[in-house]
Amino acid sequence: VIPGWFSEISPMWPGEAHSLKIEKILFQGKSDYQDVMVFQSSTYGKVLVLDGVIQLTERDECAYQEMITHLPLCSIPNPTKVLVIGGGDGGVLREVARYSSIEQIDICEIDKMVVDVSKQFFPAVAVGYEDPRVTLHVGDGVAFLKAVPAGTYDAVIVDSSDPIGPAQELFEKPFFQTVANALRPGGVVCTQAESIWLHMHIIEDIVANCRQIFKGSVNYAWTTVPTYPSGVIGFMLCSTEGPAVDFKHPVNPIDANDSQKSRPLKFYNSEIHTAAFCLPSFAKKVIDAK
Ligand code: AAT
Repeated sequence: VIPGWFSEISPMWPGEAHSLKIEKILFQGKSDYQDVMVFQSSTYGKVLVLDGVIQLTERDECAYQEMITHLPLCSIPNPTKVLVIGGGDGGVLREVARYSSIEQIDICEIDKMVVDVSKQFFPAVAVGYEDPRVTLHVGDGVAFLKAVPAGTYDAVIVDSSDPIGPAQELFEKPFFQTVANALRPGGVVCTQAESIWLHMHIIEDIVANCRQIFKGSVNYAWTTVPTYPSGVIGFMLCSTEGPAVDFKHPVNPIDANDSQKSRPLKFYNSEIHTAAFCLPSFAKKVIDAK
């Protein structure tokens, strides 16, 4: 550990730890679920850390939040009801709110402290809460989904932390089953699905489970996020039986959408959407075999 630097140390990426220089620690707290910290870094703006793991930085949050949102929502025509699990910072809400077809945006975040801290320190992220279509439910995403009537949502976005701690069940088969149940026929899910460099074993399990549960399309996509472990992160995209979804060829492009005038997209575009599904050979081999 280097004095004055934050190092991200975890058994989920043994033998390596990305570090950022700390200018100032702005917040440190302990919620019912996790340790919460915010610091000012010298090169990535403010940083939100939960249980020692970076959740977002001001500089690169656009890459993650835009991709986890627009990969699913650009893949279906006229989404109207969307559920976000996790994502308490509000960044995914900000991106979902760009679609004028959407009437209802529900979010279920387990930790109220994440919401409060985001509103205090990350106003450009928490701005997502200002949209009147948003309803916040504070609670466990697993329990929330169990109570959702079948066929409710066009899309579910699972913006979850890593599977150590409160998010563990969000990576397990019964959870994916409840997601499928909550979706309309031809509805889509996009989940945070870790790194091809670090977590092929986790990805393999997720893909195998999803191929059993989702009878439409099942695809893995990925993007770069410099402050996430190994600098990349992936997403599992699946659709339920019903109208076919071709994730690789977006039918609902956002590039020219009105929301672009007030706050242009920083990362996502239709070309990067399609490119995100191209996998390195080592990952393709494992994922295609499942
Ligand atoms: N958008 C920022 C990126 C995140 S945030 C993940 C959120 O999921 C956290 O706010 C956490 O409190 C919430 N969460 C964890 N478990 C649950 C649960 N069971 N139900 C609801 N919300 C939950 C993800 C960063 C990925 C980091 C990659 N290393």
